[in-house]
Amino acid sequence: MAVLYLSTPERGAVFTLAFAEHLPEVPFWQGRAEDPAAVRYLVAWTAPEHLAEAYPNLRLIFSVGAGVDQLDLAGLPPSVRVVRMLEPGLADQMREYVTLGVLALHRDFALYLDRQRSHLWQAAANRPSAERRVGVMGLGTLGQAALAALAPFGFPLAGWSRSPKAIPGVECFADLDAFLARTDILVCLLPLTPETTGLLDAGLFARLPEGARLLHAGRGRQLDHAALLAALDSGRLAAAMLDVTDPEPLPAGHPLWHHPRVILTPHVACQTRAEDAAAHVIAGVRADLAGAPPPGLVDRERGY
Ligand code: NDP
Ligand code: OXD
Repeated sequence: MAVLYLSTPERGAVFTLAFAEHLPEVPFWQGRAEDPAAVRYLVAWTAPEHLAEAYPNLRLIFSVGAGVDQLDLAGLPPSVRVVRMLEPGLADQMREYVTLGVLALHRDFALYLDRQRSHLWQAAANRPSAERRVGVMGLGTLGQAALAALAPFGFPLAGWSRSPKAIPGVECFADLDAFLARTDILVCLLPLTPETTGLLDAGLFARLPEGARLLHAGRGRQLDHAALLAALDSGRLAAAMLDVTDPEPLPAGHPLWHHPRVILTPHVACQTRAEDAAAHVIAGVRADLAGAPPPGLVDRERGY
């Protein structure tokens, strides 16, 4: 029984050391399986083709990212389960990114960057945080971490998820319309599934208050980019900050590159730290060997 690692070599070197130190009884192969039939665990971003034939005894795929939408969950052999990346650094970084983005949108940062480029020294009116309602779509590991980070600023906070939640200091919604109607800064931290693909569209923007703002750090395919541009140009949305787009990067000349009320970051909200990622995979292999579910096990039916 062995682990096959098929991701970046630099991180692989860290994994090799971690496995040698903490799980020496399980062979760890980087890049190529010495014995494909012995591969029980795969660490990768995407699954290789013809998985069932290549690794007939595979049990678990560990995604090197928190998202698992890059894997064709429905097409995997039924005996193979998927584990998403759950390492504490991801939530720490998302706390920072969402705080940065919400404050930037709250304090009109895109507007002032644009005015600086035009050498225009001109103020807009500040609005108190108590009058700027923030709503987070997705109340999982990252959504809840982001909301906790926002708590000290005094924004009225809300969240929306599939299943009901009770989070102190956060108004939790299952009804999307009611959630959108009270949201001035919308933060998207949803996984990409068939239900969330294209969710951020003109119809959704129309249900937000006029002049609302969007912070998107989920997945690019959740956003209708043309609808966003139309909403910004009509004033329905006042500004947007995007960490994810479709495609990534955007093509040269795409209007989002230079829109005056858009801030773009190149999918950097979170970056997995190799040491912590290796510890998460080792914990998952240990759990599986002990007959327990590994932390971060994905529900294949649900898609996340
Ligand atoms: P989790 O699985 O912990 O949480 C997902 C949340 O989304 C849950 O609250 C879930 O609801 C909710 N949800 C899923 N589908 C729906 C739906 N159809 N309607 C309403 N709510 C829904 O995921 P994480 O918090 O760990 O990560 C979220 C996503 O963030 C990742 O999948 C990835 O796409 C993105 N990400 C982006 C990064 C970046 O750098 N930009 C970095 C890491 C992740 P419920 O609680 O009811 O299950
Ligand atoms: C992830 C990401 O899914 O970086 O980890 O987006």
